[in-house]
Amino acid sequence: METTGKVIKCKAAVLWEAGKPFSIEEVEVPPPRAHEIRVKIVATGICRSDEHIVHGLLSRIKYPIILGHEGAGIVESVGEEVTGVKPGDKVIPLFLPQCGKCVCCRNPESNLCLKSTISAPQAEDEKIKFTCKGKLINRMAQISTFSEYTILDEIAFAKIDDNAPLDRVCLIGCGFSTGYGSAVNTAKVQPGSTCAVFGLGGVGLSVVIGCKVAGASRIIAVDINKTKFAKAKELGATDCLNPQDYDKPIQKVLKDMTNGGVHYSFECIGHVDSMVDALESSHPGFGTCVIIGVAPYTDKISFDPMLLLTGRTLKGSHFGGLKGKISVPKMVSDYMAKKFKLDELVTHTLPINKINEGFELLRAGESIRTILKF
Ligand code: PAD
Ligand code: ZN
Ligand code: ZN
Repeated sequence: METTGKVIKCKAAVLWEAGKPFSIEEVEVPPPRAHEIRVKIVATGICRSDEHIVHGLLSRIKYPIILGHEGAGIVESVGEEVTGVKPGDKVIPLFLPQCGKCVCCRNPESNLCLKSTISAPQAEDEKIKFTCKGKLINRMAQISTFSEYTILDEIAFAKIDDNAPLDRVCLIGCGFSTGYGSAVNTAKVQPGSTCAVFGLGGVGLSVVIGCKVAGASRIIAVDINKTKFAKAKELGATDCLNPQDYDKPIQKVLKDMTNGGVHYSFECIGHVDSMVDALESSHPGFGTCVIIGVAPYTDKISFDPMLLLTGRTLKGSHFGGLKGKISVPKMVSDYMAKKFKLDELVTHTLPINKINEGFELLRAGESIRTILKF
């Protein structure tokens, strides 16, 4: 290819500092080194986790930064010693990589990788790849998909079906897999069970989809934004509740509706209070609560330990408990085989130049997922 081995100048959305809008800039992306590939990002979704970083709510993030972690693209060039992928192949970047060698990767029960920025944030410093106006620009989770071209380590992408529509399967890079995997994989929702889903954004609605595929008999969707209810019902929710419509706590409402509590509850908002509400909504003796939402790093959770002593299980789920290299290609083929709904999550599509408009839609509660295209 014409660009192989050369620095590429391309468009990216740079966040120069927390609390400011994105600036569309020309950035330089170097050629891939050994064990790396360079990818042309075709489509990328906007996730609430990006918005948390815009507002400085996550620890250990350095600015300026290029965000974006829910993308899909086409391999432009391949560094030395990379096997199993060639220019032209379609890939999904993995914000949670899979090195296959660390103690977590080797554990079949875990999907964490000790090479991820969540485990080893200092590793990111050595790997800054972008420059803009002579300055080094930090990356998000080693993938930064709000750039037309990005560099990926060989452990941080999954090769997918050549026929996959990138402006849909990009959601498998974060929101869809996180929600769906939390239901079918982390909670292991059983047929005939009852579920409560707190927060009906891209993640929560994907939990609803997962609970439905797993055969739950009752899926109770909870949100303070009633405009989310129609889509939740379309995707499988049997009941929709707005906590503001009740003069008793939402966990009491849920317990009264379900004979003492649900089998599975999921927190997909990122509020520590809602996490406790979700835990309390699960049935004593056998209920499981899964925390998915990301809370500001300054917030701490506090609850009566009796809630656990009486037989509830509290779990967390990062990327739906999925090992990306193995699970993402399979999720894409399952999508192509129409095993689950996903297109319904896309409410808006915008060019990357309108990224700030995309974030405004999220803030206003008007979008589920906005797809940005280059
Ligand atoms: P979103 O903002 O699209 O959805 C959140 C929903 O919660 C919205 O519909 C809100 O109206 C609703 N909500 C807000 N406050 C309340 C409340 N008090 N009670 C009920 N509902 C409320 O976000 P998203 O779906 O993109 O992400 C959800 C969370 O999951 C967020 O914290 C994000 O950072 C986190 C996340 N975690 C992972 C992971 O791997 N664990 C991956 C991706 C996203
Ligand atoms: Zn995300
Ligand atoms: Zn690993």
